[in-house]
Amino acid sequence: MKQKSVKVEGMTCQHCVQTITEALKKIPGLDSVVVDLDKKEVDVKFDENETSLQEITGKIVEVGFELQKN
Ligand SMILES: [Cu+2]
Repeated sequence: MKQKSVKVEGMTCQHCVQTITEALKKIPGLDSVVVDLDKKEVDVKFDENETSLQEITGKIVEVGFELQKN
């Protein structure tokens, strides 16, 4: 199980939280997702054999949010 934090732009309310949570939970191998609105962070735990951080961030973008550039 791998744990990662992703910085995400554009999350403003509980609806955004729900959209991301629902979308990510559909990914096979995604174990848990916690969205922190204040920190603009999405914490994910996933099985590396089934999915990847790339797939997860791709899904976040797909449902309408932007990844924060470092
Ligand atoms: Cu919202």
